[in-house]
Amino acid sequence: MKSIVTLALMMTLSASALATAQSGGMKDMDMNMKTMDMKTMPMDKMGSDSSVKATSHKATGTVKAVDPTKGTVTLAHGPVKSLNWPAMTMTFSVKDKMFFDKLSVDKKVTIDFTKQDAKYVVTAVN
Ligand SMILES: [Cu+2]
Repeated sequence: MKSIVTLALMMTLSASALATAQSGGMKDMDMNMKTMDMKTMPMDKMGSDSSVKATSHKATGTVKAVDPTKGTVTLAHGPVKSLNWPAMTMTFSVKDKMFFDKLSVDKKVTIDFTKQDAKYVVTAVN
């Protein structure tokens, strides 16, 4: 009998420890899911347009300047393999003004971008 009580007690303890760990982890998960939602939204739209999807590229870099009025961001980005680009600093157009919430000078970001006409357009900021 005693061992059963001990076992039950241990299970209760580990269950509450687990619950604590989970509730801590859940918060992170919630935040990740929110970020992911924002990320996947434009990608889902892009999924229906294969020509856009085919020319989507990723770059990681540091924001050097933003111009919300013109809708541009200047990024010092690393090499982009899909375009054979070396690291460089260049200006992108920004597809959605909402992205400026995530683009501030000196911030390190990963962007998705596509070539549209003669411009490179940021389609997602992570
Ligand atoms: Cu570039």
